[in-house]
Amino acid sequence: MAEATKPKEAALPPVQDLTICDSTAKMLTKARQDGVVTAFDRAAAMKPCPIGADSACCKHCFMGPCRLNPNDPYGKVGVCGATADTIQARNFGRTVAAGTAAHTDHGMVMLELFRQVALGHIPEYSLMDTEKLYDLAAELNIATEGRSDQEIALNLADVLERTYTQIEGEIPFAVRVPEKTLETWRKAGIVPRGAMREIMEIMHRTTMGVDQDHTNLIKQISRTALADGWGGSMVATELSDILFGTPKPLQAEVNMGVLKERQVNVIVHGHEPNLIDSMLASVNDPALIAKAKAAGAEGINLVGMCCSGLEMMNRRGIPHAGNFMSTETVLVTGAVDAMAVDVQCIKQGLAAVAECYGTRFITTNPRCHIEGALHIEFDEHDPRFCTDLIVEKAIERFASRKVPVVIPPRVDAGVHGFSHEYINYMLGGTFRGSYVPLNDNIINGRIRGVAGVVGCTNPRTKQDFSHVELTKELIKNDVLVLVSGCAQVAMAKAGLCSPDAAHLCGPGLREVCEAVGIPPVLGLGACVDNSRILTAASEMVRAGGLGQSLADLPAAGCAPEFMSEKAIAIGQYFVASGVFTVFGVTFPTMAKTKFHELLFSGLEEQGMGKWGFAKDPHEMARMMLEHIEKKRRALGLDKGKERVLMDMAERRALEVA
Ligand code: NFS
Ligand code: SF4
Repeated sequence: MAEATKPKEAALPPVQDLTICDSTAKMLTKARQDGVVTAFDRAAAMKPCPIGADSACCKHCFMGPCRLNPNDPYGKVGVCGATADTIQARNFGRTVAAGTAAHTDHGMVMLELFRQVALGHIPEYSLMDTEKLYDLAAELNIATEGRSDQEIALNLADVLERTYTQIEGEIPFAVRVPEKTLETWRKAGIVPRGAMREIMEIMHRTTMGVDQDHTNLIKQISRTALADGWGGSMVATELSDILFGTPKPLQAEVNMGVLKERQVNVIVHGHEPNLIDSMLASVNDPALIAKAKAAGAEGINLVGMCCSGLEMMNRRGIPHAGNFMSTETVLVTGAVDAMAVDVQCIKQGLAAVAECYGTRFITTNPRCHIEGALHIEFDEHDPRFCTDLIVEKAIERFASRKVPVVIPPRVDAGVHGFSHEYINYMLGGTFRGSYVPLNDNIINGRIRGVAGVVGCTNPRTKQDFSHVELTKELIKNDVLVLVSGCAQVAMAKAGLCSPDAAHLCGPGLREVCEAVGIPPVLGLGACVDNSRILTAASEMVRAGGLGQSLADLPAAGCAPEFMSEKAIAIGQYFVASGVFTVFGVTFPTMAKTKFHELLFSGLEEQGMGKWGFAKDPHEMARMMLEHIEKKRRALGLDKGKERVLMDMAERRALEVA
């Protein structure tokens, strides 16, 4: 390892300050002993630039880069005259554009895969959930009478393609948005037309000398973000469900103990669900298993990480080894024979760590090559070529393992794989699937409201700590929590995704969880599956009794440990949709500026949601609970908690049929 990048031992923060995940802590300690550097230690050596952190600089042209003083934002302007508000808004807009591009490009890959499968060009894949195909067709006004599944699917693909390519009009899933919310968007002129157009326009408007009014820029920023949430991400989720099955609750194991010392361990890390089934076929192929056994292994063990891992866990029950800040440390176990990655959140640092432990580090997507990694491209038309070869490389590494294997034994069991469809079913029953029982429980106060806790982990804050503290506080106060992305893995490791966690809830939520047999924290899947939260929230509005728009719901969102541009895009689409959304770690604006005020209160006055920021998870919880109670009061639900316990008839009404 290059000495220049190696932080001084003495400067390294104690491991217990960096994570509450004990497996990650153990492996970080071992990494330091082995002389291996991870993002935890690089973060300690890399002081964040205070000007950039507050978005007080601009490098959109070569008269600059220009720097302002974050403590005196209006003391200076850029060479072109750009003010602090313009500079911040432009930077924020480009962050949203990048995040939206990531989700929508992923969604577009799913769309193309869906079309190829519908055309029958990929015999390895099929349309698994045709019920959902019909539901979507009905929602989007696609005729089904007398047509084959293939015809309907191809028609659906053409309609959903407009999410990306449409030049004028409203994206297809605008039909899902509650009317009053849509009205707010129309009034503000922010209904997305097509993702490509929105991303192009925000990039244009944020270039030197174009849009220099932050109140106008925010409109295109929101429109771009909405093209992610109600566009690219939603298409990705819905089509992945048809292709690979809509998740249903299943038992699954999380944490590094899912690695098996005497087996060939293959980790899939990244975001796209397209190689999962092929990977499953490869690890179950008798010829490859025989090969693994000939190499001295007991079998082949497939494990996931980050969002790919969540796609596999929520749909197939494949074990999950950890979230974003554990991807390097998991390699320190020495047990990982191959790590196959596709796109997004794949640290370049993995290549060096993999090399230290002999792990075969394999990139599979044409969009993401990494220096030092072996590239085996995944071709959807011949999926087994890539996944078989990954397994072969893993077997090869198993046969030549040179480092000792140390696997932290901890495994946390939980129930994962919730979807909007299942929430509907579990509370409403098979024949009367509905959100009415959920709304009723919110109205009667057993459940105070709903929170989405989502997003990354970040080495600038103790891994998993805020996720877990915040969520415990929310469920203790009878707030039902929906989770996705790396947050879901943090909760799972803390036992919060298990029905046993009901004992941590307030009495009302506990009663509902026990009656239905669900955990108080419902894992929805990858970050693109945050669109499931939008869909569920829209259903809640439609079920009645909780107001007319998404902004009326007693609901709040939070990404307490975010690090990705994608998280900002998600935050902005939640805010524009009407949700109070709190972020932790850091926020890319200068406090006490007009742009900051617009995000943190101005948008709410326009009928949308607003941003919040706090570093302490208890403060985040306080802000979210206060907001939920404010919304309850506005809905006239402030009569306090109903203390009557449910009688048997009511209990039965809650039970899953
Ligand atoms: Ni979401 Fe998934 Fe994790 Fe953050 Fe990255 S893996 S898409 S961006 S780090 S939650
Ligand atoms: Fe400086 Fe203006 Fe150029 Fe930005 S656009 S770098 S503020 S001169």
